Amino acid sequence: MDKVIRTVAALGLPGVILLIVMATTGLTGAPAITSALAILGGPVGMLGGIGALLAVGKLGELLAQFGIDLVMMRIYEIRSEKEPVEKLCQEIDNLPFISNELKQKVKRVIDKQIIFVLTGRTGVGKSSTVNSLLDCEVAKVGKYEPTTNSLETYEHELNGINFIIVDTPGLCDDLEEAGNDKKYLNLMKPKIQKMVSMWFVSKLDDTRVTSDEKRVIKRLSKEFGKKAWECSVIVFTFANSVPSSEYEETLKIRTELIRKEIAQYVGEDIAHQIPSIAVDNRSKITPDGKKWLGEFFTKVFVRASESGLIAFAAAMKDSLFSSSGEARIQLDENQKAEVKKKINKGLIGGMASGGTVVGLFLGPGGAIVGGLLGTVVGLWLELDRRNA
Ligand SMILES: Nc1nc2c(ncn2[C@@H]2O[C@H](COP(=O)(O)OP(=O)(O)OP(=O)(O)O)[C@@H](O)[C@H]2O)c(=O)[nH]1
Ligand SMILES: [Mg+2]
Repeated sequence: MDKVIRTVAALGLPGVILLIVMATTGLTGAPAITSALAILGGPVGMLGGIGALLAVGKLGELLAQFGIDLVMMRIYEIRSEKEPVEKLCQEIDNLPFISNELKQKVKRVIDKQIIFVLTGRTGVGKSSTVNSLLDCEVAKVGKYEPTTNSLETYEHELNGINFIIVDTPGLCDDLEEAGNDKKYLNLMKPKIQKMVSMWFVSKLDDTRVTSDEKRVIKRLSKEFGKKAWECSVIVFTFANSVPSSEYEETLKIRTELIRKEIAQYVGEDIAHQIPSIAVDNRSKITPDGKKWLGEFFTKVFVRASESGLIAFAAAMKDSLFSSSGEARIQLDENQKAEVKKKINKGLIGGMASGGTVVGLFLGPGGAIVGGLLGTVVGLWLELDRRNA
């Protein structure tokens, strides 16, 4: 199937219009081409040639099998190998007859950048936690001195995906100067709009929500509303600093306290959906004896905004599955099911038959090779296989 899609992709915009015409009118063959040309207002040469006519027949089959969403996503993914992403995004915005939702979805496949926002006081282990998730020194870890004292961003490439980590300790320090917070919030604004995940990081062994934590919750909520918390996770670090006999209780109470603080500004509903997770960056296990990395990844992934989901999944694939030996991040059956559900939603918008459609992508006669889609579909199939 990839060969057919490549033929259509090579036609550029006219190929996409042809696809839309076929999907929305049900036309096929020469009438579909004529109709697409009428929309394009261009010369016959644009879609001329036997190639287009042949492609139209096959394209009809693909549309029937996979639906316009997946076919369109793959066409743009292929085009993004050669054409500038910005130009393609503009083109997508101007496409006729298709929903905004589909436009967003298609843009996600070609955007190979994801933003993580970290908030929390100095020294709580923000940098260490990012490093644990991505398994490398993305962000500098400091033992004594605050190592991050402005809005700092780190970039890190993993499997062709560019992670942008935005570190914001300045907002959470008691070194408040007049106007400082406002400065931070302005710097953060564009990042918040595009973030895939936000972590509110706090030490599990702290006994209360500190005044600067309260302040950051208030500022973020007032400035960005529920958007600030939509893809957030509460991350408790230093889990092993709490005795195992008190672990479950401490985690529960600390979570409730932070949610309560957030609820004041954005309501109970939103606050109570924010999951919490305890980690310890100096150990693979938490006081309950469980490995924490799989659960941490799952919670972050399930909460991640759909805008960066495909890129995030593609970047993590090698950590989740290894063809030889143990994967770095091990998921249990429940975690796999959750990750799978989220991928379905991101790829095909939660259609009931999602699994089947994704499965078909790599099924007999229809391999998608390469690209983010191919990687994510591969991941999906791996998750499925181990579930079987
Ligand atoms: N025991 C333990 N130590 C941790 C944990 N997370 C971080 N650390 C240590 O705490 C210190 C600070 O960690 P960082 O990751 O630099 O903290 P940060 O929040 O990024 O700090 P700033 O960038 O300065 O704001 C380092 O010495 C880490 O090794 C943890 O979960 N458990
Ligand atoms: Mg740091």
